[in-house]
Amino acid sequence: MNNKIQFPEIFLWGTAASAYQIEGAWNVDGKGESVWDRYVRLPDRILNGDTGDIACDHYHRMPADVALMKDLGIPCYGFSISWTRILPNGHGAVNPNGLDFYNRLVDTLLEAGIVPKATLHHWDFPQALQEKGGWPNRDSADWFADYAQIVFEHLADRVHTWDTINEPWVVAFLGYGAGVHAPGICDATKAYQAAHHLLLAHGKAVQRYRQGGYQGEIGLRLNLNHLIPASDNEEDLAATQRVYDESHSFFLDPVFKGCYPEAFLEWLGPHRPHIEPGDIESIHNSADYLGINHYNTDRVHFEIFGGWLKARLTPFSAPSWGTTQMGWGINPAGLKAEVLNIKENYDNPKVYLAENGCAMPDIPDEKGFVADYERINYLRAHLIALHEAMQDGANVQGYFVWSILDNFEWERGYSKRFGLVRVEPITLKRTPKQSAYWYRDVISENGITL
Ligand code: IFM
Repeated sequence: MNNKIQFPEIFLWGTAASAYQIEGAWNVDGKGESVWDRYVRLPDRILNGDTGDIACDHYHRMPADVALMKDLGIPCYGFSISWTRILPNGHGAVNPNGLDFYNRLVDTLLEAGIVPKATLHHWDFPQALQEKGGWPNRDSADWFADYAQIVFEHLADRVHTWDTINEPWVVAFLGYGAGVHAPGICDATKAYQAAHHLLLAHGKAVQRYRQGGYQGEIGLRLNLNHLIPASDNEEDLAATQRVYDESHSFFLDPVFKGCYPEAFLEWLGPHRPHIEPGDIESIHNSADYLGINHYNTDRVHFEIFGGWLKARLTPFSAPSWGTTQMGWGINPAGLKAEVLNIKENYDNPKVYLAENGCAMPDIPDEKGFVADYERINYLRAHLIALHEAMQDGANVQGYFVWSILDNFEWERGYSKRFGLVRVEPITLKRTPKQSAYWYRDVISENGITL
């Protein structure tokens, strides 16, 4: 009997984090203000009034954090670059200290034998450019491409895997639609226009990368939660299709098929984004790989008061699984279904499972150690589901746990912990959890014993 699942010999194992969530040092060494630096200061936006001002202080503790990753046997680290550390005003003058930090980070990783994987943008958009309209301003695509080019010129000799933008759906629809993320705007028209410009920005940055002739690969990273209609009733099915179109087709179709989902654009009516001739061509075929962030499954109900999509989402958990501390339904089969959907409907592109993980009610012992078996169960079940999708032919070439460290979980502040490593409040002391040692063994065995 086969009691072990084995991943392919060449498979990229890693962990991920993002600049605003871990770096801190929000206003030092010439860094400019981002929309998140501004947003966290608005009253009542973030639980407990938390901010990323200090976060995990990774900016100052980077060498020790890299050494810890090395000890934990992590082969690849996915980090994001803070746009305003490099360009304090979003464009124009470059801040050499910002470049220096990421240069040191990349060199330190390489010296530790850890492969660097960089994300150009993980939500911390420059406040100076927000004041010029932010993502709904069409110029945002060129601002981003100019920034990307500067980063490529300094780091692409050593970084060979690049995500352009992390979860553009979140930026557009939580930032400009629901207004629950920075910059806190509630305007459906702006949200869909921002979504189009995020894709255009991605496409233009990829053009710069390809024109630069760098050795490496570049892709887009999308949050693809699994969706299940609440019933077979026609209204629930149609609502599920609309939620799918907004979160999946709107981003996947232009990149992989060269078109937007037309029926969905028609549904948007007055919120339909303005798309100029040539835009689709800039976006089409712009991903060497797709980064998939996957956490949970939702049931979709038709809801007359459910915003412009007329939909309401409720968590779905597979039998015997509960929800995570985020209230998200746990359903490992949802991961398999999402990955196979990409294989079947988008011509089986190369995929990295770029984020997967869970916030759990971690309880430390007196030494700060967390025996987080719930997290291990979650990760293990999702890796088994991923492996099944790969057995069915999905072209998945890597997997990243979100996150290496407990960190700033956006509107929920520090109340939710996703890390493999516990970060103590105030002292910021790092203590690997049980899951970090479990993951180390998975990586060293390149598989899971069943
Ligand atoms: O913490 C976030 C991350 O920034 C983007 N993907 C989802 C994670 C968990 O909510």
